[in-house]
Order: sequence, then C-alpha cells, then structure tokens
Amino acid sequence: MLLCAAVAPLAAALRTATLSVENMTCALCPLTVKKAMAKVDGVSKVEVSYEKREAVVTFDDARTTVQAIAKASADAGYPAREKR
Ligand SMILES: [Cu+2]
Repeated sequence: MLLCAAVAPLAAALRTATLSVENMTCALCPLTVKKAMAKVDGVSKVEVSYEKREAVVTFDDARTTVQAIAKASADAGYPAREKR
C-alpha cells in the first residue's frame, strides 16, 4: 500500500506483508509455516494459503522485519520471499 510509506516512520506500525513460500507439498505444510512465522516476536497474525503457496503476515515493524519472518520460515524448511 502506497500510503504506508507516507506514515511517520518513527511510529511503530502494524504492517502486512505477503510472502511466497516454497516447499509446501501437502495440506499440513501450511501449519508448520504458520507456526514458524507466528513464533517470531512482533508477529500478530499469520494466514497461510496452501493453494496459493503464500503467507500473509501482520507484524509490528518496530519489532521485526519481513526478513526475520522469512528466515524463520526458511529455518523450518520453507524458504519464503516477500511478494511485491
Ligand atoms: Cu506437508
């Protein structure tokens, strides 16, 4: 969302990012991905779509980053990358 970039950068803000997730091969994989991402400090919401091979993550951008969330997913065996 273009408006997000215009908001005062010093204020902690909830951000939502969409990540494409690799390696999800069965219906249980999204649960593993969701758990791994939700464990990251600052993440408040994770929705994983197996069909779309993507995760929509809501997080406090003062406490974590998309990179940290992607790394947590990769560490669980599912490399993720932010979609733009
Ligand atoms: Cu699986």
